Amino acid sequence: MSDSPAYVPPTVWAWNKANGGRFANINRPIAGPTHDKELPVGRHPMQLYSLGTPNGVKVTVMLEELLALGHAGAEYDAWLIRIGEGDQFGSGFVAVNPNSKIPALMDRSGATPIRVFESGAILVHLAEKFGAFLPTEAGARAECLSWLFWQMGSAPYLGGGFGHFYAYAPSKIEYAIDRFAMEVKRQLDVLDRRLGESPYLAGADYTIADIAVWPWYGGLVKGALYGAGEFLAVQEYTNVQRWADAIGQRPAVRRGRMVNRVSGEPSSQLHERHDAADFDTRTQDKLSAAS
Ligand SMILES: N[C@@H](CCC(=O)N[C@@H](CS)C(=O)NCC(=O)O)C(=O)O
Repeated sequence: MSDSPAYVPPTVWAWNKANGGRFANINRPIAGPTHDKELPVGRHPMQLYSLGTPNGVKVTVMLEELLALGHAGAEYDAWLIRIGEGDQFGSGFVAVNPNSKIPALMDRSGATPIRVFESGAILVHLAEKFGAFLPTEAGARAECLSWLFWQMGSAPYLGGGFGHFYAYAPSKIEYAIDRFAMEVKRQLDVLDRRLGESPYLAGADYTIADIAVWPWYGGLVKGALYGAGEFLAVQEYTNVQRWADAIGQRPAVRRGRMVNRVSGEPSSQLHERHDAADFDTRTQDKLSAAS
């Protein structure tokens, strides 16, 4: 292993803003709002405040899947939260998610608005509300929730661990990359073995477990995360590849991926979604052509 400069931690950690690397302007060791800013509210029952990252995409895919099933109550406004610019620290956003991370949902369908944060909680809330994508039979429900919570526990090793040290850290630290590459490959093997037994994670049916896991691990095996496809030899996970392709072809998934997306092909970016027609009329290529 290559040598790295010796670092001796001080007795008490102190915040050195210069050490924040790529995320120095938003990361900080304290919670709470940094500025006053109310959130906008649109006309639909569901108000989503988000960004088209893997965690955000889970919710827009779920809402699009529910709409595709005919659940009009899942109509939503998707507002853009630019986390690189610190929108997640506005007072209105913090009131919806005290953890200052996207996605955050306000369910305004009832007399009293309900806030929901953490993507897994949002998926369960919507699944229970509409009776979809969460099996009711005890065994299948347990399997679905087990894989859903597997994603919540596992993805931080992929994103915050592997992705951070492989793609974003100011220097390449062999120990850190090695540690997290090993864990991510173990996770991919867990998924590959499971998907060798059944078409979807919870069994025969597509559920919120797949909706949660696909944006992270489906993206990873398709080479869309951290430019790490070759490094992690993702083509070896053939069952995950088959599953990722099948989910990626779903029309609702294709739409959900576009919402709140701010990078990639302009035709794939729908910065805000307030109407089903927006997919045809308000993608960035169309807005640029019109202006
Ligand atoms: N466990 C959370 C993770 C959410 C999360 O990490 N969101 C990121 C974007 S993918 C974020 O908002 N980061 C902003 C920040 O850390 O300040 C969930 O599943 O909702």
